[in-house]
Amino acid sequence: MTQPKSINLTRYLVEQEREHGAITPHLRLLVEVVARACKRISLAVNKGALGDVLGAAGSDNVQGEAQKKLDVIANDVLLEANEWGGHLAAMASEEMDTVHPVDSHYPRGEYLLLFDPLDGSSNIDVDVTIGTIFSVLRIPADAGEPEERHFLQPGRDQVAAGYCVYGPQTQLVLTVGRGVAVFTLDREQGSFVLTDGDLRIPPSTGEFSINMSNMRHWAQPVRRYIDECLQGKEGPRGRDFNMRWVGSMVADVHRILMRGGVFLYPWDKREPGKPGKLRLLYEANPMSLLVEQAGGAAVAGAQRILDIEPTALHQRCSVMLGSREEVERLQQYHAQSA
Ligand code: P6P
Repeated sequence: MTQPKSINLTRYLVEQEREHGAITPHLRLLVEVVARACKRISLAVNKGALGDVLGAAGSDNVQGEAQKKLDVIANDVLLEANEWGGHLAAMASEEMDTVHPVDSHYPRGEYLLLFDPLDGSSNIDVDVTIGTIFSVLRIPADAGEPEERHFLQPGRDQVAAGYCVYGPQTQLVLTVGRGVAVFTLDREQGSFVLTDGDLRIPPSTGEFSINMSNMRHWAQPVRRYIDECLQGKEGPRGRDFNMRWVGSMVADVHRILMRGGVFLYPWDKREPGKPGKLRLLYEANPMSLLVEQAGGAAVAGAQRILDIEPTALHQRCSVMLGSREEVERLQQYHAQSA
């Protein structure tokens, strides 16, 4: 049998369903619908100043952050795309205060979809890489009308997670619990083509990713880790380190998935009452599942992120993830200082 020149997303998902029983028909439909929505978002992002997509939307999100026009466009595209398929019970988004049950006009399915429709919004107007992050949970069987409490599940219970990164290429990175697959958008045929069927993060790295301007606010274990990296070959690590910070989690995490590294957005004393800046349910959890499925690790200080029991839809957490050896070192430094 001649091997196909390329496997697209649909064939990959059919094989995951048929050969591995890894997904259900509804989950296959969900991923395909989200991927199609990401293609539409990518087109809007690529329009830039040529379309009415840049600048502020004139509204704030639940985080009190000014929304960009593309935040709202991306959110609306994902809501519309997922409303009618019968695969979802409800959705939740960084851009919406409360959960969004699927309109009772349509059949409801067994899944919950959470997303940050356009992560890295501060980069939109300066043409720096941004992306869409999504997470999939099952709604409890006896749930009835979908409510916020149904979304409050630990990240280890996700049935799928992924992101679409809008950079020099548009790439979809996905896990359905059997490793990580990478698809690159072929705009000529209009489909995501499999370009890596089993992405693995290198266990060690010489590259860290953190916003250094916050250094004076960090807790001691993070200070220690970064100071040791900065001491380079002459210091306790015995090697030099490089640093990258895009300011868009999708871009930084994608680089780490592709070539290794460690990403940190830790707690700091600027807002001591908040555990961190990034959101647990639709940023940290999906990225942590992808990183672990690729052989890396993801912690909030000493605790595994995927074990955090959520108490609120938009709660935040400290994030340290990437190459396993570096994350385990950070986890150890936090455990020692506890
Ligand atoms: P800072 C984007 O706004 C975001 O939520 C993440 O994508 C990114 O990693 C982080 O904030 C950047 O935060 O404080 O460096 O601007």
